[in-house]
Amino acid sequence: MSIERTFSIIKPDAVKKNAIGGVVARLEEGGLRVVASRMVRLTEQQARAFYAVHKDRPFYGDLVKLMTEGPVVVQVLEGENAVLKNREIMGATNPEKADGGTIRKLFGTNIERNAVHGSDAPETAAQEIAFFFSGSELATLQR
Ligand code: IDP
Ligand code: MG
Repeated sequence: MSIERTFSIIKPDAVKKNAIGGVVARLEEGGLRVVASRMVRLTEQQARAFYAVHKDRPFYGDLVKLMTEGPVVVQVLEGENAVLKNREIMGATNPEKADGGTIRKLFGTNIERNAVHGSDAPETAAQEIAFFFSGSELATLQR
């Protein structure tokens, strides 16, 4: 077990549902702590770059559109095995297939508008954190 960091986005659909607090409550109840957080409106260019890994998937255009349709909350989460833990608390990509009590089951709408993003590995977590937060900004947020 090791203390790890991961990256999370509360997507526009969940922000619109007034579920920021509900999402964060589940993350905190699950043992994660928010160590950085900011509300932003992604530009199309940012959304395209952030999801570049999916650029050849049929849903890429729709994904960029939904990620830019309203403000999001970008967050850095910390805890034991934070990457996997966050994925567990989020639930499956498709909310219909997500376990009961998971964020996507509770707050997701469909496979596209599924409430949250979470890094899938420690390496991608580091890249995604750096996409939104500088090292100096993170340093100022130390407790
Ligand atoms: P993840 O968010 O669970 O890691 P990924 O496969 O990385 O899932 O896909 C990124 C995002 O793209 C998903 O969260 C969802 O918003 C969207 N997405 C994934 N698969 C599909 C699909 O089959 N149809 C439409 N949108 C999808
Ligand atoms: Mg993913």
